[in-house]
Amino acid sequence: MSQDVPPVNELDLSAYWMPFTANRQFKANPRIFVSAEGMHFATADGRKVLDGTAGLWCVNAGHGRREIAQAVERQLLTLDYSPAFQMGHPGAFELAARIARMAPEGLDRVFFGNSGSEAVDTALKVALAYHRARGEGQRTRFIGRERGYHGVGFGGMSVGGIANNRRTFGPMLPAVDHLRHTHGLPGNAFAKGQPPHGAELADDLERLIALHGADTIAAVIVEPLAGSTGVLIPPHGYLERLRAICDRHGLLLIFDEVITGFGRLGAPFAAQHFGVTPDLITVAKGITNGVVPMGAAIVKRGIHDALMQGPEHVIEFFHGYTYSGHPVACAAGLAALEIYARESLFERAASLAPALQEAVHSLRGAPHVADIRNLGLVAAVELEPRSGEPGKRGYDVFLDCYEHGVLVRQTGDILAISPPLTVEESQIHQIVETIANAVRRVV
Ligand code: PXG
Repeated sequence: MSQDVPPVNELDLSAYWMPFTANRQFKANPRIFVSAEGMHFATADGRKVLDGTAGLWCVNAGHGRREIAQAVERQLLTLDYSPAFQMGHPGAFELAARIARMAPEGLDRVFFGNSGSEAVDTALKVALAYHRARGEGQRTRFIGRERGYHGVGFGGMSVGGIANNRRTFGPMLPAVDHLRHTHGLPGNAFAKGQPPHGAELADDLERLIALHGADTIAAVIVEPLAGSTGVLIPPHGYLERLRAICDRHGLLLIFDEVITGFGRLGAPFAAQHFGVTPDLITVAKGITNGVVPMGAAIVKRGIHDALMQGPEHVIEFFHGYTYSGHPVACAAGLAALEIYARESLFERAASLAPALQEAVHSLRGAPHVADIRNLGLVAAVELEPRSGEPGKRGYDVFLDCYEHGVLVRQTGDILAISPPLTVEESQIHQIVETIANAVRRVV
């Protein structure tokens, strides 16, 4: 740690208002990481904690990657910042080109921001601008989905469907509706991979189109696999059906791949894993291995080209951030993509998926386990809530795992597992055994 920071036991914890954290509880009993290497964090009290969550679904190549650190240092000493508007630097063009090569056929224009939330706002704005450029400016409505998470900007929050993230913050975007989520259908519990039932829930979109009129709707946004809400895996045929309905009615389909992008399902993007091609993809997190903030909207060329109109000296799309395509983020991104390719980490994720599936489903029958689901290198264990205390059992199990050296992610009574793609099979077993012991210890 830098010499400017006092030892952990002398830190004043009061000024830092922590995001998505129970601040008072945390500060009474803080959990502080001081370093990370490979698959492990180290805590202030000198314990090693196995990273079962790739940080927050972002550190796909594991921690402490020298190549990324060196690329960042080189970049800082060469060109630390370059104005994002009306000026360029090589790294942004190169990173965009490489992302375009990895993306599904046809999606080869990349707009950079700094987070998933900004990527989502960018994608929504591209959708509005595109329809307007084509003379369909009345298409201003968005369709999201219940339990969807698209970040915390007003756009992403509006199309998102997690009640706690919405209820405090007023009316939001005026013209948004939501599909039902696909979770909890009879016959789907304990499904391995994609659950069998529920493709017909995509027909909700037809219902909303009938209600609002297709010509008022700009785009549909979904996570192909919903992560943050507790790992909801799309039923067989569901995404294909959404795609077909969007095509029938001229709606753009946005896949929010902030979690699934960069290998989580064993392919560069979930779109490729599922064989369903959206019109836009939003990414963040793994784009830089999580080490420098960055997000992006990847856009079909035809959508981009529709906006390249008007006098050539006039800005075509009035949108962007001071740090769009930041040189340091681009350097980190290029180094991260290099590692993903050199170490074949996406293929590694695919080859480890069966081991994760087998390990996690061994928890079936353990105390309070209500459902288990998995796809690629992501899995979830859903616990029965304690009566009158939703989320408390999940939190207690999360804490027990942490105290026994494994970091999992807890959302209510759901535990999510999404390790770096560098995870060893033995570490998958350690994660699952730690959860098994925790659910037995925690009543
Ligand atoms: N879309 C999706 C699908 C996400 O998962 C965002 C957008 C927003 O990204 P930013 O970079 O603005 O946070 C996300 C973020 C979790 C968890 O484990 C998930 C996210 C962030 C923090 C925690 O629940 N996803």
